[in-house]
Amino acid sequence: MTRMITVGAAQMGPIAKDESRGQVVNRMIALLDRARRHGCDFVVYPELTLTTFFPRWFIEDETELDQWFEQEMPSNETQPLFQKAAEYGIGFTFGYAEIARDDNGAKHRYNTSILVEKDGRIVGKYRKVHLPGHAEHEPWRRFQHLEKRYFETGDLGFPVFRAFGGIMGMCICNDRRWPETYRVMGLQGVEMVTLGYNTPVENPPAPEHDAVGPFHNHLVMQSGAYQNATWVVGVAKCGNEEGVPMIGQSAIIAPSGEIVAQCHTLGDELAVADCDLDLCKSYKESVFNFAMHREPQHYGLIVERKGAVPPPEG
Ligand code: ING
Repeated sequence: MTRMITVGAAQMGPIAKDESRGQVVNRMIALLDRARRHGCDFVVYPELTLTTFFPRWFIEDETELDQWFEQEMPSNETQPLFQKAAEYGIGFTFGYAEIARDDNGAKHRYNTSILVEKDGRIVGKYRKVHLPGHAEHEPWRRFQHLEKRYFETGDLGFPVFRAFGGIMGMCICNDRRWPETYRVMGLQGVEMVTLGYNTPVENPPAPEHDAVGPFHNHLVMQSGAYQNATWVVGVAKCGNEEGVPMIGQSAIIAPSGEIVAQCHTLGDELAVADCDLDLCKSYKESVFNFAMHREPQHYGLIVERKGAVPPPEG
C-alpha cells in the first residue's frame, strides 16, 4: 500500500520592497497552476512569502513595521489563493509575518506558517522558534537581520497535524539548522516536515561560512530527514532581493536523506516529486525505531542546559 502525495516545491524569486501582496499572490497562483498541471496534491511556499524580507532593515516606526504583517488569515489579498487552491483541490503551506492579539488585546508578532488542506481549511499553524540574527541595529552590517527584534519566539512548540493522509509538521528557516526541531516532531511520528527559508548568501558575522552556505542548507535538511525517518521539503525565497543575494536550491528530500527533486534557478520555479509517505516506515521500524533504540536517561543536558559548559581546566 502506498500513501503517495505529489508535492510541489514552489520556490519564489526576489520580492521587491514595493511589490504588492496582490502581485505576490498572482505569482503564487501561477505556481499553483503549474502545480495543477503536474498533478500536485500539495504545494509548499517559502518563509515570509507575501513580502520582501523586511528584517534586513532597521525599522523604528511601529506603523511602518506593522505594514509588513498580516492581522488576519486568509486576508483579502490572500483569499484568491485559498479560493483557487480549493477549486483545484490542492493543499498548500506558506509563511507570513503574523500580528496576533492575546486575551488582553495586546499585540504579539510572530514569523508564522500555516498548513491548508485540499478544501481550503487552515488545519495547522506554526510560529518560528529559532530566531536568528540580532535585536539591536548593527550599522556595521551591510544589511541587518533583525528577526530577534521584530518577532517573538514561537509559542506553539513543534506540533504535528494529521492531514493529506499522513502526519505533517512545519518549521521555518533557521529552525532547520537545529536537530531538536526535527526530533521533537519525530517523537510525534512526523512523516513530512515542510519549511520555507530566506537565507542570505552572506552571513556577516562569519564570512568564512559563505562558501559552504549551500552545502549547509542541504546538509541540515537531509540529516533531519534521515535521522527522523521523515520527508523534508525546504523551499527558498531567493535571488537578489533589494541588494541582498539569497540562496535557492529548494529541495524535496526523502526519509533516506536523498534529494529527489531540486530547483536549479534563483526565480519562481516548481520542483515536483511523488512522495510515498510509507517510505518512512522501514526507517521508523529499524535504524530509527526510537522506542527500541533511544536512551533518554542520558540526554538530560539537551533540555536542561542552554549554552555549552566545558569541563574545568587543568
Ligand atoms: N535566515 C537564515 C537561515 O537560518 C542564517 C539566517 C543565515 C543563519 C546563514 C546562519 C547562517 O537560513 C533565516 N531567515 O533564518
